[in-house]
Amino acid sequence: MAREREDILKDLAESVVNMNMALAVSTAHEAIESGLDAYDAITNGLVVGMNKSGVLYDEEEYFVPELLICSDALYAALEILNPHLKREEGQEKIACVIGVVEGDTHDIGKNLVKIMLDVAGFEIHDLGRNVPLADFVEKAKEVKAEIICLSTLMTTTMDGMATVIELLKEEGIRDRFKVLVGGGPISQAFADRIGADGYADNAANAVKVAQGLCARFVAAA
Ligand code: B12
Repeated sequence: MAREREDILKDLAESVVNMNMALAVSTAHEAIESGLDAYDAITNGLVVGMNKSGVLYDEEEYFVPELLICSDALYAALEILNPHLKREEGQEKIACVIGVVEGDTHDIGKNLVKIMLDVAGFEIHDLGRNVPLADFVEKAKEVKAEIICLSTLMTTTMDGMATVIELLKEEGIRDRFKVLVGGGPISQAFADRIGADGYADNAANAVKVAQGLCARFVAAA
């Protein structure tokens, strides 16, 4: 008999916290087979597990090696769930450059934002993590991006976001791009202070804010 949604979500979260790649993979398949919404499985299963791993890290029960295995389990399940996310098709795509700023290698949050923007119909140019700040500007010019998404999880690297905006100003092209920022230590107040166009606290809201910033969506509203 098919299991309840809550049981599947609980196993997805536990597979991440308990570093159980096999459980992550089998439960991701089970989620799809039982008709669970892939986004629900990611946000209310896998991400809940990663957040719990973060608490264990804070409590010094887990250290970097454990977190790495937790993220491997998350990514293994994400690979299975990602193709099942509902995608917006048939409209001209808005080019978007995304990456994690220089000095920071955390990329789970950035990848979730990327996936959600992708399924919402954006054309994604992912620079990865630990990205030299000038690369955001170069890539945005090259692909004629409408939006630049900057992510960081560390207080030590968040000022890199301000530098990207300064680089755009120095080249006299600040007005050409919308800059959206996010990640653990980032807030609306920080976004306002550095002159970013938008901030969102999670991947679903990132899509809403990105759409609100892009001319085509604004015109259609
Ligand atoms: C997993 C993890 C790791 C993994 C990362 C694996 C990977 N591939 O990403 C590993 C083990 C590699 C790691 C390494 C380190 N980590 Co670490 N890590 C974490 C942890 C536990 C979870 C992060 C995570 O993935 N969360 C889940 C995702 C889904 O959430 P998220 O990233 O916040 O993303 C969401 C939103 O923020 C938002 N968002 C994110 N990006 C963007 C971008 C835009 C544009 C928008 C709109 C929204 C948005 O949407 C996302 C989805 O909903 C956090 C603790 C925590 N509670 O955050 C510490 C944490 C971030 N790490 C920390 C530290 C210190 C480190 C290390 C320096 C440790 C060390 N001594 O080596 C190194 C970093 C080395 C480096 N230079 O980068 C600190 C940072 C402290 C600080 N204030 O700066 C934290 C906060 C832990 C702590 N409490 O001390 N880490």
